Amino acid sequence: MKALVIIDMQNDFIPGGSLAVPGGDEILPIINELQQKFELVIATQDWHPQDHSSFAKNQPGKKEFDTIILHGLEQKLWPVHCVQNSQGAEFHPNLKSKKIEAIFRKGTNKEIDSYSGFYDNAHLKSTGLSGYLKDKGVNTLYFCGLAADYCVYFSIIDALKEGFETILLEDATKAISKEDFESAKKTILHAGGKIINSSTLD
Ligand code: VGL
Ligand code: ZN
Repeated sequence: MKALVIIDMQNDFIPGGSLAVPGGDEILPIINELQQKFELVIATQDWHPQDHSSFAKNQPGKKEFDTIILHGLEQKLWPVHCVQNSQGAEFHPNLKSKKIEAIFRKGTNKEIDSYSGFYDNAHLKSTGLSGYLKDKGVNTLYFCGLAADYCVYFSIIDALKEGFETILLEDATKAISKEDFESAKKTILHAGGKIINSSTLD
């Protein structure tokens, strides 16, 4: 069985939001259409406490988009985004949500960031997503959402490690950095993932 995984279609990642991905609004109608083609649709939500260590304002002397070492891991510092229960953390109002059966939240531990919908960046804690999908008999995952070079990419790499057949819907995602997305796509293909255009789905 196949499932559609919608990554982080939240206000803060869409133009007008604090960490807007260029063109993030353009994929909303594509994702809404796509949902009709899947029996199971799930979503993830970036869900940070105010004092999250990935926010530049919580790292004295550092600026947005600087990189630091946090508990031994490289960490890019972001503008404040997707704060729990804030408007920026809500799904975009134009995202259809009737078919979304479950929402997996990530980034709740202030000490560590979590790009993937499956695990935090140090792979210390699972969100339960892999077990949920396996319990439902899902073996093939189609990914869309934001951002292509961060949360979508890291979710795909973890999905492949978890043994799912994994497909990126390239026209239903947008990247923060075009160059980072180009190298992310190469890594996805090397790791055994597929990349297709959603118009080729039946
Ligand atoms: C994301 C940066 C920081 C994402 C989340 O959803 O791609 N990017 N937090
Ligand atoms: Zn985040």
